[in-house]
Amino acid sequence: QTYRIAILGATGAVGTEILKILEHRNFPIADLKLLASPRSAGQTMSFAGEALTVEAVSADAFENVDIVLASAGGSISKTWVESITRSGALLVDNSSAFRMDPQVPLVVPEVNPDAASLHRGTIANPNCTTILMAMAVWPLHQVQPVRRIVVSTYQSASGAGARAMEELKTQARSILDGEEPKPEILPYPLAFNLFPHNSPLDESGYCEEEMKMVNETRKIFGAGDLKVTATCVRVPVLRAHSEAINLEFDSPFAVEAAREILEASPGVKLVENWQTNYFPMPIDATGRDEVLVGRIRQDLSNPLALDLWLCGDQIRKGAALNAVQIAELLVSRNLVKPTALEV
Ligand code: A2P
Ligand code: 11C
Repeated sequence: QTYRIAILGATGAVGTEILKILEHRNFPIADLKLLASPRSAGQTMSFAGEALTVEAVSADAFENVDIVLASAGGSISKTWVESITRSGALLVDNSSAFRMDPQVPLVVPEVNPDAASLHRGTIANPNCTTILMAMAVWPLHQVQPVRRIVVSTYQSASGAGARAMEELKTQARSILDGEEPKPEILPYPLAFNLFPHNSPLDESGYCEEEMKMVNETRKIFGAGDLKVTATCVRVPVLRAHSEAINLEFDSPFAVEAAREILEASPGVKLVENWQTNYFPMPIDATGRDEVLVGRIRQDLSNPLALDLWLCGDQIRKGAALNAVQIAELLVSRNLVKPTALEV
């Protein structure tokens, strides 16, 4: 069986990667529609040797579509969800618009694939930082429950979109040329700098990105009382996010056991050379499907805790790849049409 696919936000950092991944993984496609803003209408993008023309999204663009992979941002997903649902298409949404909706499964296929079966027409792809952390923490949590997670992120420009990646390059050039950087997409200069994530702050002092890590991880793990605290920072890296994670368990977790478990976990690659101090780096994670994990060590301040470090391609596993894997999961379980919907 083949499926009619639409990519909403096809010209963006994530949309472009979705296109590549669909081709690379040989997704069973009957028809492929590329949707973006009117700015991009008429532009062509290549898929499997064919030039496809980008269309401006409209209410009837979703007719005769089975699966919409959306990555144009939350407000765009909210604008079009009704048209998508009305046309009978399934929405795999990469934005934060529906993630915490109790009727919308939030899925990392390696972690909670079964949640997908409860969809009512929309499945949410978690935030990139959440996906990467879940990939490393879930396999350990299966063996021994994690009690508390303390995470600090080092997030690349790609998380703010294709134009932020361009801005980082331009800024670096202008600084080297002795010019004053003029941020337009990002709120502050990022080249040769970093800044705490600029998503809206709540009254407790956490920003939205940090609270996504808290709430989404709880939902994906099915662990409403899991303690998570996060500090999210944007760093001058183009497209892979890094995270320093401290995990406290119910009882001591041997480093060697953690290493063996992660080594055997699908989608995770252990990268550790203690002789050369070679551990995961964003440039090595870029363009790769696996989350690179290393520096697994005993927390010397807490016998119940381990520290680890990871890097993952924000655009691939952090977004596009996870979304395509969700679509593959639905196809393989024959769940493209909702089963939980009461008709
Ligand atoms: P466009 O290229 O036409 O602006 P990124 O996350 O890399 O910034 O990409 C955002 C994606 O969302 C792009 O494909 C962009 O298309 C798309 N997009 C932005 N605004 C709209 C809109 N109003 N309607 C449809 N797609 C949009
Ligand atoms: C970032 N994680 O790096 C964000 C971008 O909820 O999907 C994606 C925000 C989201 O800034």
